[in-house]
Amino acid sequence: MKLKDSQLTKDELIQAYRMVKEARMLDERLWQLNRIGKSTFNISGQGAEVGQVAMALAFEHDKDYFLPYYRDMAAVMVWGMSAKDILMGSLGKADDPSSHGRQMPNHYGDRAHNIVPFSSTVTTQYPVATGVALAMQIDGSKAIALTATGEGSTAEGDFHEALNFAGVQKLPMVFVIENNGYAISTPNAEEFGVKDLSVRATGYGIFGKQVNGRDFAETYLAFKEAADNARNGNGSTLIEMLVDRLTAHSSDDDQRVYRTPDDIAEMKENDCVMLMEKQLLSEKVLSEAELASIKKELEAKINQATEEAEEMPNPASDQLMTHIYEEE
Ligand SMILES: Cc1ncc(C[n+]2csc(CCOP(=O)(O)OP(=O)(O)O)c2C)c(N)n1
Ligand SMILES: [Mg+2]
Repeated sequence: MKLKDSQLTKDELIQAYRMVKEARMLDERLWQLNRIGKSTFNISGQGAEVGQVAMALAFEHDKDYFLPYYRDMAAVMVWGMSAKDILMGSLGKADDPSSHGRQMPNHYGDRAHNIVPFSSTVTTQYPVATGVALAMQIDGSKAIALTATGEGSTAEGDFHEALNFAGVQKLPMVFVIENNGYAISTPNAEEFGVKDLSVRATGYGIFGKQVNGRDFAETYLAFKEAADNARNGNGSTLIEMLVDRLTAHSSDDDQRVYRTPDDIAEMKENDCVMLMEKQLLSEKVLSEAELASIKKELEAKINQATEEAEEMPNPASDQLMTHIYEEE
């Protein structure tokens, strides 16, 4: 689809692109910080930024709740987290909004922005999200919950229990599966027996749809419809969003060991950020010069955020037991 088919204005499309590009460039910075030994770990959303920004833009961030998973950096930034927030998490700083430096990097959470912290145990966010949605349904607040996981993680019992509960209670929520083709080194063919994971929705009495996460407008419109349905009391939707994983699973593996050079090269030729830039040019939303100036501006922004985050204090040793459990 064309970007303009999203029905967003030119300014909104430019804003969406800036978020996509910032997430890509920030992730590149996180890899650098890991490789020079300043951060312990990184797990990337590179290849999913366009889908994640399109998804997150379909929600009301001051009202709706987001229960993300570790690759959702672009989406949590749309929801309200800043580059400095993300960097403080990766550097384990005391003011890291996700966990005050207690969690691994990329385990996003932010009370101020309705982002519920993520646990490393994959898919536990799905049943937690049903609880959040149930609370909002009881409140009659018209707010909705969005939660995300990877496709390999849908084999967990938590996935099925959450979808069943959402169907029974007609919960105001949207579930997303970010299908990037792999669960670490295990390819889709060894993960599940269906072609389209969104068909599982039917078995739980909720809506289901598969979208191409490299297509901004298609993804945005699908999430808008799902969010509208949830907000209007029509229940939940499961969206399978097809994305890429341009990097290794994390900073601790090398995907060249389990993927062919052709597979990696083909994926890079279809890099979603590059495709969006081509669309912005062909639809005359931005010129080459404007793209270059946005990149320059974001470089300066990320450099500044990095400097500021590095200067922030580490957690104090006498605070070891705080920010772990709810405190009075
Ligand atoms: C319950 C559980 N089992 C195993 C792991 C180890 N683990 C972390 S990520 C991951 C792969 C998940 O793959 P997928 O769901 O496709 O998400 P992706 O990383 O590809 O985005 C595994 C097995 C875990 N964190 N939790
Ligand atoms: Mg995967």
